[in-house]
Amino acid sequence: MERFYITTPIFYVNAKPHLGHAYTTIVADSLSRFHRLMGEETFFLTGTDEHGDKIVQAAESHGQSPQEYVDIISKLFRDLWPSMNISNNDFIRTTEPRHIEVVQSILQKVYDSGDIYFGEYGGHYCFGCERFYTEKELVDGLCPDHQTKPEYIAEKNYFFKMSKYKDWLRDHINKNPDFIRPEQYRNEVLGLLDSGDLEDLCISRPKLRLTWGIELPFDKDYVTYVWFDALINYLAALDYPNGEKFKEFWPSANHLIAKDILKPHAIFWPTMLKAAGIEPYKHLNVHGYWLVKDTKMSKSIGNVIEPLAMKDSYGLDAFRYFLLREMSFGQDSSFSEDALIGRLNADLANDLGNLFSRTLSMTHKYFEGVVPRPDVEDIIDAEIKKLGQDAMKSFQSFYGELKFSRGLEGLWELVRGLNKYIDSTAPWTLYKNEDMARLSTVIYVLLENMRKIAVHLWPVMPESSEKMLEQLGINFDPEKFNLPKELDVWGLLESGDTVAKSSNLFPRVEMPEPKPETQNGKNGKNEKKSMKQKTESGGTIEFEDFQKLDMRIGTVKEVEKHPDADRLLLIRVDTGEDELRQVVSGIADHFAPDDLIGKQVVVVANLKPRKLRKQLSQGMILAVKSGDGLQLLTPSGDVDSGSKVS
Ligand code: ME8
Repeated sequence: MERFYITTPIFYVNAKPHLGHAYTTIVADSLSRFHRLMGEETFFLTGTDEHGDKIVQAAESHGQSPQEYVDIISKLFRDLWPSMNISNNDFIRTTEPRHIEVVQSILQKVYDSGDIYFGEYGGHYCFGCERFYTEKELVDGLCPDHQTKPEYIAEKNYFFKMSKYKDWLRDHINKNPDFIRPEQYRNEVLGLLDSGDLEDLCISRPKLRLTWGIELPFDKDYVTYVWFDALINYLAALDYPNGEKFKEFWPSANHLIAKDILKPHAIFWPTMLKAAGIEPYKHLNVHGYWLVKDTKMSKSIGNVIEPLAMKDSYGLDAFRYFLLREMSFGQDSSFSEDALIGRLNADLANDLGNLFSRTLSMTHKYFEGVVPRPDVEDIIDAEIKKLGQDAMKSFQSFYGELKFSRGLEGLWELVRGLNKYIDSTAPWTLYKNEDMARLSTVIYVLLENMRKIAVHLWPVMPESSEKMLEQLGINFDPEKFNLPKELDVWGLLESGDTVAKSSNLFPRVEMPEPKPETQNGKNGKNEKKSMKQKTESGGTIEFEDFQKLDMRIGTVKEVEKHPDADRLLLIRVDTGEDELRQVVSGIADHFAPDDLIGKQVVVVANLKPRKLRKQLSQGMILAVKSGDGLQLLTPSGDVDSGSKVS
């Protein structure tokens, strides 16, 4: 049986989990589920990295001992993952005895073979990065990452003879083109190897300076340096050297990381493995960074995206779908709630959700909820089956190559194709014409394809996939479904089974009104929670409440795009006052500025003026949603600007 071992980085416990940690872990989860469905045995590892200066400093700033502190933060990670439907098989902590033992045994092995030596080292040490910088690497004398002045430290330490393995590593990368992927990172690593001598790696810290680490087995005055400790977690969790898991899973090891820790994983780690006499991992899979408005997430900027808040606002599966669909693996991507809502509404509510709810309700209307037996076939059925096969093939091959976005794009060809199939076959007309033989086939083709889509979506949106299958009367068991087989089998859905009456897995979400900016230009904290799923009804209001509204007819005179926000227009309307009134309105997706000039609209004139992205908005223009579009409320004939609406 093929096996698949997937790991995330073990995350530092100096901060709470954020979008970036969630992304890597969701990708790993998705891959693990995908490979399970491809018929492989999988092992999925995540965990926390708990030693080093950074952790000691974070603990101190919280008035806690390092152990107390790491216990708390590690638990935050451990508890987060089940709530994100993460199916990891193990969670490793670098403070666990099983990890410490393996680190010490590998250190001893490499020391005994002569690849670790004692020497003096002087360098510019950045505490933030926990590493020494050479003069050349500093920017104006400062750490390039933290913009702080590093401390010059000269001390005796242990070094790993990494330089010895440079040629072997270059050779290995050249012989195994997908050892590091995507290609841009492979090239980056080859560039690093070619750009100069590969220095030896300082792997220790004197206990005088740092005690919170793993003691060197050959010198009790020293602890290991962060990478020689952390990377070994990938072996420790498999019970290296004698564990069954190590034998079974190590040959299929796939590490998943972001570009920030490329060098330790692409250079330090394979050379460490080589020195310890262990085969290199199979693939290093490197993704880009999630940015927020093209800026790095940072606590001090206040733009850190919290995964749980996203889950609460939009639902876990919509969040997972968005992350996998939006980021092109390897590239950086910008996160925004607007983009998430856009995808949720278009791909999930509209395309997928509609397909399910339309088909289920037709099955009830025409066949009392029972899966019909297919009967008369038409050429269009063969066409849609072919489209389905191509879509699934494309999904499976792209997904396996970590091209999640393209895989999903491929699968959506089928989702959209099926919606078109409904429109072309017009089941309502077949029903009206009492053509039940043809209608049976059409509904069956739809339901069986929906089953296939739901199975393929399990790695992406496990909960929704299981619900979709349940709606089709199927109990999902990942061991019983197999993606490659889905390409050939047709007709697994049993005629005579009953399907659910309706499906509303992905309710549409309203685009939030842009929030007024606070003085420092950031939205307030609670505003993240402002998104609510659409509710159908509200309570009643008193007539006096209604009277409080000052609604008037305005005639649009000038319109321009908001300089800083694509979705907003600056609309200047004549509301019968001395000056034009500017309203900032989020309708740019639906109307070009020129289309609006001369239109009469309803303006809520006594809304408290506020600034939207630095532009004054004096009121609101009323509009109504219609399908995917938007219509403006307008009087049925010309009226004077400023006329009151009552
Ligand atoms: O580096 N976008 O831990 P860490 C995407 N302990 N992914 C992001 C991200 C972003 N903006 N920010 C963080 C460490 N990540 C070491 C690892 S492994 C042996 C030791 C994710 O807590 C991404 O996976 O700083 C990145 O590689 C990782 O978090 C860094 O996590």
